[in-house]
Amino acid sequence: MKLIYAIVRNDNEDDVTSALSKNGYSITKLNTTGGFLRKGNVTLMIGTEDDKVDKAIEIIKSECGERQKIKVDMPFISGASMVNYATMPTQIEVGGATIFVTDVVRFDKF
Ligand code: 2BA
Repeated sequence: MKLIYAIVRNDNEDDVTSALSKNGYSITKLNTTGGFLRKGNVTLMIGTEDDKVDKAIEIIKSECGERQKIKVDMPFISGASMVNYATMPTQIEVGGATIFVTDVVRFDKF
């Protein structure tokens, strides 16, 4: 058995969870925050059999769409400890999903 962690954008959460549920996957949704942008995102925990992992990733991929490049204004850091309150436009990629697949050592339900 595997546990998939899928970090998706808030905008995509509804579509992804609906599509996964329709296909028989069990999901736990956690409201999370990205460490870099410090904006809300959603982490889905999906426990499933090994042979169903690829299908789950396919569904997530098709619901989350392509990654896009965007510009964000990041705080401009000058010197070792001095934070200037000016910002600097930085290009980053957002969208799609970030997925981790881990082995489950034991799975019980009571
Ligand atoms: P955030 O940490 O808020 O990152 C948002 C986007 O900013 C990232 O998109 C990436 O394009 C960029 N970014 C992140 N860290 C960066 C850095 N140190 N320098 C330059 N650019 C950086 P994604 O890669 O699509 O990640 C979306 C969210 O997925 C992340 O939100 C974070 O919550 C999670 N994530 C991504 N990679 C992860 C990892 N290796 N471990 C844990 N969480 C991860």
